[in-house]
Amino acid sequence: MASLIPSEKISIVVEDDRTGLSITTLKRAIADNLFYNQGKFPTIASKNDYYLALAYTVRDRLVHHWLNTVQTYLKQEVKVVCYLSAEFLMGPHLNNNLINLGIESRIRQAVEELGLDFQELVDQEEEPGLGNGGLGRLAACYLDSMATLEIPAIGYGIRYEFGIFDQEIRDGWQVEITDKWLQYGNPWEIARPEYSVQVNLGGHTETYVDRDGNYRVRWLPDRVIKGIPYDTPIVGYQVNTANTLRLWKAEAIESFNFQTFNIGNYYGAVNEKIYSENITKVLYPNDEQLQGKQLRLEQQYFFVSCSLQDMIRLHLSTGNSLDTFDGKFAIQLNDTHPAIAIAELMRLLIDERFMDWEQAWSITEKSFGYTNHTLLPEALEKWSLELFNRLLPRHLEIIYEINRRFLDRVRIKYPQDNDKLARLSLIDETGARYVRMAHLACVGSHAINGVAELHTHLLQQTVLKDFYQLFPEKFSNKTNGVTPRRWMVLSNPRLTKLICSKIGDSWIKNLDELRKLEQFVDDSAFCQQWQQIKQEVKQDLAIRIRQRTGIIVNPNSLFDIQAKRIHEYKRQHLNALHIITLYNCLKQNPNLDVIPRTFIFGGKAAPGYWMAKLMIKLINSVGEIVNQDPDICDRMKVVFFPDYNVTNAQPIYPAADLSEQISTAGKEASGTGNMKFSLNGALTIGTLDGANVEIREEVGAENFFLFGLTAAEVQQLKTKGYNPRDYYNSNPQLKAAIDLINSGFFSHGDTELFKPLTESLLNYDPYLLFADYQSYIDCQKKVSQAFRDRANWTKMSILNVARMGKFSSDRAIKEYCRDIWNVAPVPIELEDLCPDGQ
Ligand code: GPV
Repeated sequence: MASLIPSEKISIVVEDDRTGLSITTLKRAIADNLFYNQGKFPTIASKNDYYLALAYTVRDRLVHHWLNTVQTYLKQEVKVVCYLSAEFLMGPHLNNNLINLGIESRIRQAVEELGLDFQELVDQEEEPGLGNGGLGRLAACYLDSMATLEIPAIGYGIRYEFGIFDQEIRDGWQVEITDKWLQYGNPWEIARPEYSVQVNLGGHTETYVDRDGNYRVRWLPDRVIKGIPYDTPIVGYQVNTANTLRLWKAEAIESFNFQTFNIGNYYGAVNEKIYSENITKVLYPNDEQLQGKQLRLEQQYFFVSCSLQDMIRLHLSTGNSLDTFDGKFAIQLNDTHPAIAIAELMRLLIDERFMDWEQAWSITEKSFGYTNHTLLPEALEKWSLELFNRLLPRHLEIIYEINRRFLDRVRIKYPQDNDKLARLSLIDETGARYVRMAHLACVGSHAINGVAELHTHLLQQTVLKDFYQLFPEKFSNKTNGVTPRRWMVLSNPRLTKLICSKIGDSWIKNLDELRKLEQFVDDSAFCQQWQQIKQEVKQDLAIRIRQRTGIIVNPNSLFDIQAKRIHEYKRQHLNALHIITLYNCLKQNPNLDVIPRTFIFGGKAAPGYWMAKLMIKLINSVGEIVNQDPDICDRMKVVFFPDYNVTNAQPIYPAADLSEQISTAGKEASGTGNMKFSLNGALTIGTLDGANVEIREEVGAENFFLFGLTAAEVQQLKTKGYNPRDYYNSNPQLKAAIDLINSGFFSHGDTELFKPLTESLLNYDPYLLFADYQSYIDCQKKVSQAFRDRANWTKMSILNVARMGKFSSDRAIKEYCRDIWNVAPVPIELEDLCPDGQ
């Protein structure tokens, strides 16, 4: 026993039961937490009670890593990365923490000695689904890498009460169910009401003259909301670092408005409370499609203001002056969702701390970096001036002033080029007037990056072309990465074990070392084991598929998987056209010798995105027919795995033979699922889009199934005039597939159901499915051919894994640290909690 906080009067004693790692201690700790935290006797405790008792036992064992980390950062006054993101798609914490703490096998043993099923308890955890897809998951991988690389970091975001909806499939359609992830409590967070802040909204501004005769502006808001931080520890892999994810919850400043209450308007008073708390109620479930809703702008401003106020508090608490702010914080904007931070930091410095404009601007510019994650025009955020002015009147004034000064500089560089000025302006005045958030982010940041080489290149040539010409030095590429801890060690323990048996375990922190596997590609025993593991993992997935959907699939078939958000640009319907084409071939030639395939889909559609929902219905309808057809003799199965999320993704990636990365070239900024599949030994069928380009470069063209137009060819074809109907008329297989859908064959005779989808393809086909169709079909034939030679397929699989080192999020984070953040590792020393050896 030892004192954690040395103080004359109080000494907090840390009990051995909260830190000890012997099996006996762990068992006692779990029993203790069950009794005192859950308030249950073992006889009546539910699985969830046991899960929570276990979770608290694990949490106790990381608290002193966490507190020491925070204390070290404060004492050493280090520079901290503040990763601002509207989404963090963390996935379940329990298993990840066990792996990163290196206590998985002890905990498992203790749990089993208590007569409990470890996996059953792990399965109890409700994952925090605080994100939509790739963008939110990238933020989570980056937090893991920053902690593992001992980089001081705080993730700042929103504690949505309801995360991304749970998806059910009924009659082939997506049905959305509210995600009540907090209903049984969240053992991984600690509320810190003592660090609450206030956030203003609405009202108006006025000028006044201060005591020194300076003109100042004050904001007189008409709403004030309280932000309460909830902290979750982010444990690094086998280091002492535990960084913080700080998520903000909105509350009313007082739980009752007594004024209103006293005059008898009880409902009015409670209403106001509900109104304030609405801000962090629910995650917007649209991925890359803005809705322009007021509440969304309120969410963005709310968490950004809370976070910046928190940074300023932290900075001043160590006795610093704001003059040195940019030396102590590197603030990264995860897309434009938090871009209002640029105007908010200016406001805090100028209006609240009375700094002059030039100094405030210099600090702001040096503090911020901006990552762009899409080129899709419908995702580029803009807010109408009317809304902006109503909600954030002071910020609009500041943005006008930023714009005025910015355009003055542009005018000097490009005299008499009004088109250029209009294109660069922070205000879009081409029609109804809007604030352009990407422009604010570019002007207010010292660094701008895309997320794959092709994406960065296209950004510079298209969406941000004028900014690139103006400030080429701000631009760089940071190709995305994924954490091998969650996406290999945790999700694919069998393959992890095999790899470790051959090359040790240092690849887990230094993924380039996977190259050492190349020496075993001709080792037949090793190849045998590799293939065997893939087989076992496919069997596991087959069992899950049967449990979730009732569909029986053959684990010996080729597992062909497309798992990602449902979007027209990602082209799940191109995959469906291949399935229908293959089906037609088998119907025409029932004895055709084909490689049996299981087509697996996973992904959610935005609830208001009708075409995406129709794509889900199409996949399920095709499955319903194909899966039952006796002529097919189980040579094809189509599965839509419901509720694709981090939990469900973990057993999916390892089971894939083929990874579908088939977006229209130029549309997918990077993709990260593509990396997870390949890291787990799937081969990719893909276009030259996003990070596919770099994956192919790394694994070798001979180990990658390439098809389709290039981004440049897509552009040319569109310029020339693209007529999808020409492809339909001249390609009998394509025509047969479309006609079969339109005939009502997959829809119980309903010829109207899929018309919106087929008509859109025939008349517009904005994502060029028809142009890429034949190339895709031909490429799939090559895939089937290649799968016949299992030995060679296994070799290609091994080479894919061996050459994936580049796509570790550790590599990506090191680049951000070096090129953008200028931060270095800060190792954490653990003071011994039990110096007496107790
Ligand atoms: I902007 N992305 C996303 O998931 N949601 C968004 O709102 C936006 C981008 C994704 C891109 O689509 C992926 O290509 C990319 O890999 C991912 O962000 C992370 O950069």
